[in-house]
Amino acid sequence: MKRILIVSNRLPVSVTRTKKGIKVRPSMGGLATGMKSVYKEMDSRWIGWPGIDRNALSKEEEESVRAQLDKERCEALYIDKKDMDLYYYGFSNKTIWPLFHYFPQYTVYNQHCWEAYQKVNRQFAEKVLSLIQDDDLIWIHDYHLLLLPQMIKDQYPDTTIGFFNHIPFPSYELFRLLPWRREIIEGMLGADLIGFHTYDYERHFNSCVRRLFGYDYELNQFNLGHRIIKVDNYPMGIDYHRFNKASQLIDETQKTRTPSLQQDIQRFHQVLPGRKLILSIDRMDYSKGIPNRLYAFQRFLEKYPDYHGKVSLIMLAVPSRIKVSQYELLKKEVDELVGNINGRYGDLNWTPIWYFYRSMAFENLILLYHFADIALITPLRDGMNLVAKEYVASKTRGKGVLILSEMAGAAKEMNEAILINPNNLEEIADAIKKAITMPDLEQIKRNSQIQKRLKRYTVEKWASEFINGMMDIKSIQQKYISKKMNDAVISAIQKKFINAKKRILFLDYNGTLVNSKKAPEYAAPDKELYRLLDKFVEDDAVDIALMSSRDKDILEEWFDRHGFLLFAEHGIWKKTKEHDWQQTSKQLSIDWKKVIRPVIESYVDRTPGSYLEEMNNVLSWRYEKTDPDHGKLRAREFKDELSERFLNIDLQILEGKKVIEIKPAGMNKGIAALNTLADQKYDFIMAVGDDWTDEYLFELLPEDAITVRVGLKRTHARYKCESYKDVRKLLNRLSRAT
Ligand code: ADQ
Repeated sequence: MKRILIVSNRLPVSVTRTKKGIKVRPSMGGLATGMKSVYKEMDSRWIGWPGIDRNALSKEEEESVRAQLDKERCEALYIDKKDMDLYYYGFSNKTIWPLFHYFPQYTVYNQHCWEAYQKVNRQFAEKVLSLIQDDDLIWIHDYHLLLLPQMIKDQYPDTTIGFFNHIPFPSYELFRLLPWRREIIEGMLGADLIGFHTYDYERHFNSCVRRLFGYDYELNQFNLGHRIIKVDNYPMGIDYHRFNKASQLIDETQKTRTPSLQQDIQRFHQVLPGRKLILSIDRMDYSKGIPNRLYAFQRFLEKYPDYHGKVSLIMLAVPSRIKVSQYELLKKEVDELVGNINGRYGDLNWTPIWYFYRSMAFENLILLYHFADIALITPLRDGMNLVAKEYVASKTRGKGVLILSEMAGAAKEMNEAILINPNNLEEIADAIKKAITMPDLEQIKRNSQIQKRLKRYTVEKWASEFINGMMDIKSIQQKYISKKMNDAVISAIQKKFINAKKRILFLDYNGTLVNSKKAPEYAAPDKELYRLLDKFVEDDAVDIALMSSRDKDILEEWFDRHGFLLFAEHGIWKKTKEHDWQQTSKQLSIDWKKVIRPVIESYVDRTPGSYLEEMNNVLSWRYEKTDPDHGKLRAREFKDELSERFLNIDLQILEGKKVIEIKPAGMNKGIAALNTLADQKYDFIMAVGDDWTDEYLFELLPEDAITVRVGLKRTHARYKCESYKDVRKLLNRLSRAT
C-alpha cells in the first residue's frame, strides 16, 4: 500500500498542558474532523503544528510528546512564537483569509508577515523532505501552506503532490490585489493535483493562472510546459454515519439518560407545545455572517410578533483567532447585539437568544443538531460549511429545516435547503417564517434528498476520490514521460543519423527553433541558431527543410543565403537552392482575402490586443496579447462565423497557439513534405514541430521517420520534448555526429 503524508498547519491533535501534565488530545475544526477516518485507515503520517510552543516544554516533556504523537502517527513541526504571530495570525489570517473571503477592507499587506510565511512554509518543506520516501503521496491542506507544493517539488521532482484548498478561491479581480500573487500561484502549481470545494473556486483559480502566466488549459489540465497538472473540484463530505448513528442513539437512550442540555431543550419545548428552536453554530469569524444573522432574527421578531415567546435562537460560537483584532471587535459587536435583542424582546419566560461563546463536546453538539427545528446558517462567504451537512445528517426523524446562505460552498449541493442571500435581511426573516410553518412532509422530503447525497459522498469518498485523482494525474504524467526524448532516445536517433546516407530534417520555425512566447516580429533567428543550422549545410548528405506558417519574404530574409529548403505559408510556397519560390499547388485565386479581411478587422476592433497578419496565401488573426479569456471566447466566435458564412469558399481554418489562420484548402506541411520525399530518396527522415499544424507532418511521414513534438499536448509524434532548447540540444548532437 502506498504511504500518504498529510500536511496541514495544525495536527489533528493538540498538545496542551493540564494539571496532570502534558496531554495529547484530538483537536476541533473542519479539517481534523473530516480527515480523521481517512488518516486512520491508510498507512499515513500527519505533519503539522502541535498547538504548543517548544520553549514551553522541558526536554523530557518534548520526548514524551514525541512518543505520544508517534503513536498517533503524527510528526510535530514546532514554530517559533514570533514566526507564528507573523505567519499564522499575520499572513494566513490577516492577508489570505480576508482576501479569499472577499473582505479586502480587512486585508493587511505586510512584508514581514510575507517573509515569515515563506520561512514557515520552508520549514514545513524541510520537515516533509526529511520524511519523504519514493512513491509517497503528499497531500497538503489549506491556505497556510500555499507555497509548500513548489518548495517540495523543487527538491523532489518525481513525488506526487496534491493540494486541497478548504476556503474559497477569489475571482481574479480580488486576487490581483495581492502583491505576492505570482509567488502564491507558483507555489500552488508545484502540486500535481489542485482541489477546491466547488467549480466556482476552480474557475477563479484557473482564470488567475491563465491571466498571470498564460498557461494552456484543456479539460481540467494545465500544461506548464514541463509538466501537466490537474485542477478539479471535490466537495468535501462528512462522516455521515457518525452523526446519524449518534443522533439515533439519543432517541434510543432518552428514557435512561438525559444530559442537562437535553433537559433544558425539553423544558423549552414543554412550556408551550409547538415552540421552535433555531440553531446556529460556527467559529466566531466575520466570514460567518453572525451579526447579519442577528439582525435578520431581530427583523423576524419585528415583522412577525405572533412568534414572540414561541421561537428561540441557540447561537453557539466557538472562540477563534482571538489575537486578530477584527475577531475581537466582532465578539464585542455580537455580545452587544445579543444583549440588545434579548433586552428588547425577552421576558421572564422567554429568552429570544441563547448565546454560548465556547466549544462544545460532540455529545452536546449532536443533541443540538438532533433537537433543533431549524438550522440558520448565514455565512457571507464559506468554503464549504460542514455544519450544514452535519445538521441534516443528524435529522434521523426526517424533520428539520435548513436555512443556508448561497455564499457557502455547501449551497451548491443542497438545493433542497431554503437558500438565502445573507445580505438580504428581509429574505432571511421570511425564510425563518417559512421554515417554522413548513409542513412536516415537505421537511422530510427535502431532508431525505439531501441525506441520500450525504450518505453517498461521505468524507471517506471525498478523500478517496482526491487520492485517486492524484494517482490519475501521475499516470498521465508518466505517459508523457514514456514519450519523452531523454538521453537514451537522443543517442538512438544519433546512431540512426550516423548510419544513414542521405538525411532530411523538416523543422518548424516558431516555437520549435526559437521561443514561441515572443511575438512573431521579435522571433528572428539568433546567432546560436544560425551557427547550429549552418553546420548541416556544410554536409551534402543532410538537407534542412524549414517549414513555417510565416510568409516567404521573411523566411527568405532570414535564411536564403544558408541554402536551406524553405517552405512558407504552411507549405504553399517552396524555395530550393536551385529554384526561386514556387507555388506547390495550382495557382490560387486570392479574391477570398477581400472577403475575409474585413471580418478579421472587425474582430481586431472588438478585441483589444489582437491583430491581423497578412501573407500571400494566409490571413491570420493573432490574439496572444489579448486578455486570455476574452481572446478564447472571441476565437470561438470567429471560427463559428467563418465556417458558417464562408462554407462555399474552399478555405481551411487552422487554429494554432493563440492564432487562427485562414488559407486555401488543399495544402499543408504534410503534403508538402511528401512531395519533397517523392523527388529524392532519404534513409533518415526527421520532423520537429510544436503545434497542431505540424501534426499533418507527423501523420503523413513514413512510419520509420523520427517525429518530435515540442510541448506536452496529445500528438501523433513518436517523441515529445519540453521546449525549443531541447530541439537545439538534439540538433547539436546530430551536427556533431557526422
Ligand atoms: P471552518 O471554518 O472551521 O472550516 P466548518 O466547515 O463549518 O467551518 O467546520 C466546522 C467544524 O467544527 C464542524 O465539523 C463542526 O461540527 C465543528 N464545530 C463547530 N462549532 C463547534 C463547537 N462549538 N464545538 C465543537 N465543534 C464545533 C474550514 C472552512 C469551511 C470548510 C471546512 C472544511 O472555513 O468552509 O467547510 O474548513 O473544508
